[in-house]
Amino acid sequence: MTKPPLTLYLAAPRGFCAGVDRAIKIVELALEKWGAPVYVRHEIVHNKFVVDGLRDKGAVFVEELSDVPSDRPVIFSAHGVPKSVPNAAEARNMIYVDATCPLVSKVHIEAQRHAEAGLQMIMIGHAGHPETIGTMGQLPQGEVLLVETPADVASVMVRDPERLAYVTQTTLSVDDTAEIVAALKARFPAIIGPHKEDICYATTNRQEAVKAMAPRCDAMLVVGAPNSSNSRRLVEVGARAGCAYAQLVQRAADIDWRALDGITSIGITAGASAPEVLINEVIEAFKQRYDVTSEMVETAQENVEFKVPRVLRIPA
Ligand code: 10G
Ligand code: SF4
Repeated sequence: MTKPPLTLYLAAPRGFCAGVDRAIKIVELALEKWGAPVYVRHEIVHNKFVVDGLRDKGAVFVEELSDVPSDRPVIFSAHGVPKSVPNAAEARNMIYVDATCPLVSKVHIEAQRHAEAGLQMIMIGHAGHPETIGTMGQLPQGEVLLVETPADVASVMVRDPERLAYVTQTTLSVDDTAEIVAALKARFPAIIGPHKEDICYATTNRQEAVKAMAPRCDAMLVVGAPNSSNSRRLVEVGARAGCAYAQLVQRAADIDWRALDGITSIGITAGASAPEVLINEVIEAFKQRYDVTSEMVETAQENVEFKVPRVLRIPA
């Protein structure tokens, strides 16, 4: 039987960012240095396949530091942690390695710097997300106000409208955030923001590539996990940029083939925590059913790399 033709657009950049790469490397090097078990507080990155792979090598994933025995090393996930977490680890004399992405740590420092200068902080982010909890947790409870929407900006109660600053989560929708920032600036003209926004290069680049790809394809799949914020943003960006069907899939088995019936083009991308092996698995699944012609939609090139902490650069 002849296969139907399909143009497969592949977004670039897609998949792993430098912060994810570094965080996974940190767990692998920690296992080499200290042996199993090495504990990881929260999923090192939001991807079940990555987490399962590291668990097989001896990593133990827990949600709270209190679940880690004091005599085993613990890694903090790439999303960052409130200050209370390393403080508690130090109080218990634990070995800990912070895998917080340096671009998230930069936001933590920003928030602290503004607070020290006497400004009240507003964070643009998603309630309950570990990065938001981590960034807000750089300052005492109640010090950072969270806004998620322009409507929140309209109702937020501040101490002094003349002495405000804002930071953002790094994985937000660039366009939605611009609207929230505009609302903040309209209500509080004196508010101070980051020199360049806190949304990171990887988030920005992946969303740009989706915007270029989405109007060209009948359907679009984002490889990523349901708890991966940046991956979910890519689905939204794709739908808004004109793709009639945009869906998140964890791997090939999740593809709803019936929903794709009749398509002649498909766009594929992946969130910053999705490994290339899963993207390839999805591409292969299309190749089995269609006569695929591939085309890359490349809107940027990336060459960012972050070093692992010094303690893991020294052999055991
Ligand atoms: O997109 P989120 O923040 O949910 O995380 P992820 O693990 O899916 O992707 C990597 C991004 C981070 C570590 C947050 S800076
Ligand atoms: Fe770092 Fe951006 Fe990746 Fe988050 S998404 S880990 S901030 S590079």
